[in-house]
Amino acid sequence: MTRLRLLACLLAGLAGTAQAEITATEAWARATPPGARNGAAYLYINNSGESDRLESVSGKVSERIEIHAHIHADGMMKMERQDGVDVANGTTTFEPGGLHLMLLGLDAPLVAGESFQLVLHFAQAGDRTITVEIRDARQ
Ligand SMILES: [Cu+2]
Repeated sequence: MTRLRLLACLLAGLAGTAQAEITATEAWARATPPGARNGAAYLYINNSGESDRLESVSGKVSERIEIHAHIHADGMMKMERQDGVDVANGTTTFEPGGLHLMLLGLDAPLVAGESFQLVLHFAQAGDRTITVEIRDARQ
């Protein structure tokens, strides 16, 4: 009995370390004015396991969703599309002026107080469906 229980513990431990533990928190998007074609969403990705990679994002809120970073080039801030983002153990921050999810070709304006869903596709951890809250643009 004791030996069996020990084996079970070992297996549980192995399974725990082999799997990337990823959660996304505080996902939000800026409310957009009527007629705006594009929006942006921000969040924290918390990884308590091994390094993983956010490969893409999908959702019904817009025609396309891209992962963007802001880079400084020739004294200007530009947005640059990323093929994916490495998410090391710890927190990866998507925030205004930094990494963000670009919502291209919005179906409708993003209205403060409403929310929508996105699916994050990770290389190791698989898919995570998240709820994105829409906040007033001035916040
Ligand atoms: Cu962008």
